[in-house]
Parts: sequence; structure tokens; C-alpha cells
Amino acid sequence: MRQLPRLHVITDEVLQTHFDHVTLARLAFEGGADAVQLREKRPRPARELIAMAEGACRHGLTIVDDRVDVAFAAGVGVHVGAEDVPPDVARRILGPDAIVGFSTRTVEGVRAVRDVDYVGVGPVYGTRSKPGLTTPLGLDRLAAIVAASPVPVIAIGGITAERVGEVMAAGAYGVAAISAIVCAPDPAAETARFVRAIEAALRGA
Ligand code: TZP
Ligand code: MG
Repeated sequence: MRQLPRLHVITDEVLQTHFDHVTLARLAFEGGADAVQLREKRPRPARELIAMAEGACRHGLTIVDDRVDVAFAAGVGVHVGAEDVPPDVARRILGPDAIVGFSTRTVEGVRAVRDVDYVGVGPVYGTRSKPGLTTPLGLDRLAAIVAASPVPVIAIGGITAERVGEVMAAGAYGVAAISAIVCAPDPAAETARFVRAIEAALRGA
């Protein structure tokens, strides 16, 4: 069984316009990301999304946001939320070896999870990458959710390399980041800073 990814870099072509999804994926893996999540909220033909996922997964472990059909076609993992195909259905479609992640932000939500490899929990801090979200959870509520979670928690929302230490001290297994990495002038170098921060947190430094 492979090690569950700790650093998830989430791609976005709207917050920045220098890099497309596959280039971001390549740069993130060059910097040492464990997984890349392709996040495309604009309507795009399924075939384009499949080609993107196939392009990204040539560089490393790839997870598609929202779209179980695309994940199935490309042979990659999926990350679903409350409005997407339920995680147990995604698991049935993708099989036991695929990575299936689920978003939640409450203790009740995390207690109810089934058939997922990890939960994404956030926003921990303020973020402009996901409009319409409620107030940030903060570290104490993150810790309460971690304590209730049957699966590893990936903290998301406003995560920077500087914040990795406190988020992992609250019990997060790992982190996911969009803007801190994709908007950096050098996404590979920024990813490498996250990797070092995670390594330091695991050493207890
Ligand atoms: N889910 C909760 S917060 C968030 C998502 C997708 C956005 C995270 O983006 P950033 O730029 O890392 O704050
Ligand atoms: Mg979703």
C-alpha cells in the first residue's frame, strides 16, 4: 500500500495565468509534491479534462477535483465534496486502489465519512480561492475535527509554508495549497519550501 500523500498541490488557471494545469502539475512534482489535484471549475469538455489528467499523471500521483467520470477515464484519484458523487459511489466506480478524498468542515461531517482515504478540512485560515465559504475554522476547530476523524486530515485554506508547522501540530496529516504555490513566481521552488516545512514538522522541529 502506497504512503498517503501529505502535500497536495491544487492547480488553478484563474488565480494566475502563467501556467496551465499540466505545467503546474509538472512544476509541483519537480518541487516534491506528493500529489496534485486538478481543480477546474469552468465548464470544459470532458475529453479536455481527461487529457489534462492523463498529462498530469505522467508526472506523479494525480487526483481530479469533482469529476469521477474523468478520474475513471484517466485512471487517477478523485476528490469530491458534498455536492458531488458520494464518496462510497466514487469508491465503487474507481476501485479499492484509487485515492478518494472528501471535503468536510465539521466534526459531524468527519464522523460520517466512509470509503475515503483522507478528508480535506477547511478553510483553516482566510482564503480568496474559494468564494462563498463561511468563516475560517482556526486551529482549535481543526484539532477537534482531527480528533474525531477516522481518516487522515489534509488541512486546506490559506495554508502557506510558514503555517505548515502549526497546522500539523494541530494534528493534520498533511496540507493542500492553491494560491501559495500556483501564484508564486516559481511554483516548484515554493513547493520545495512546503516539503521542507512538512519534513521539519514531522521531525518536531
Ligand atoms: N476548500 C477549502 S478552502 C479552499 C478549498 C478548495 C481553497 C484553498 O485555496 P488557498 O489558495 O490555498 O487558500
Ligand atoms: Mg467538489
